[in-house]
Amino acid sequence: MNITPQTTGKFGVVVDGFDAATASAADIAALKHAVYTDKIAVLKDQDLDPKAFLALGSRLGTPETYYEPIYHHPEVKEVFVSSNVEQDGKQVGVPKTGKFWHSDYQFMPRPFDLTLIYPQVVPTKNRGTFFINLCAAYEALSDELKAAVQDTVAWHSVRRYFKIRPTDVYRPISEVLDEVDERTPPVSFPTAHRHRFTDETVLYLSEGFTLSIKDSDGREQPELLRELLAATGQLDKGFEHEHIHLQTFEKGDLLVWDNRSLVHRALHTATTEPAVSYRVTVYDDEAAA
Ligand code: 7UC
Ligand code: FE
Repeated sequence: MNITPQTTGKFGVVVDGFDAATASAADIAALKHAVYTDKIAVLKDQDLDPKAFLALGSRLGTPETYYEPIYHHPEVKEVFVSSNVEQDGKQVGVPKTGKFWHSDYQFMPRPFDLTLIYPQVVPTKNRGTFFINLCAAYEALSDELKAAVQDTVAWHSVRRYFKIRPTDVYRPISEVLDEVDERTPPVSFPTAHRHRFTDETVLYLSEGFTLSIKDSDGREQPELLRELLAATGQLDKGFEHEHIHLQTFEKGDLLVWDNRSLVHRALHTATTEPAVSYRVTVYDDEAAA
């Protein structure tokens, strides 16, 4: 196994010669260490079926099954399927997922530690995912903004991006929204907080999921939220902000990223080319960083 810095984009490492079936405990620890320090690892030349993909996730932590069953792989429910390709005339998984800045499960009491994405059908054009490192973004804030986020909390919800399910057709939108708020009530975390496994400070907010920032008196600070989203690069419609990293991939690549340090967003594609990817998300209770 050989870990080298990525030569395209702004951060991340490439891992050659990683064999999920025979990886030693030391290989797994080295991989996790690289993910926490460099934020994204691209495992090259992987050939895994859904079960083997899940097994790899289990080596990195405890896999968590997505709460909405419409995303589940029909055979392996822990595998989340993003797909715009029908299989035998049937939709499998959900199309157009994650086309907004977010961190996975940021709207839940416990966001995932690691996300593994394994593209299955790779589009020929416009492939890739945008990422922003929220630890680097915190460090780059002005002293004024760093002081302003102290003692604030950020509130997050899925309500703007909850996907209407086939069973929701003809339901009143208010009823669906009430259900979303009841099942997944907004959650809050200190806006800037210590990373669980590194010495970094994470500016944990996203354009897609963050509803508001509140100061220590419980007052909403919409202008502060807007300024922070702008400073991190999440309001840049052209995706040219200095914090934005474009992660490209090819068939056989398997991406592992530090979900608690990053926001990401699926690349906008004007034309809908076939695209399918599998995802496994895990909780990591042993640091190895
Ligand atoms: O369909 C989607 O964009 C899924 C999104 C609402 N949640 C992904 C996650 O893991 O938080
Ligand atoms: Fe995502």
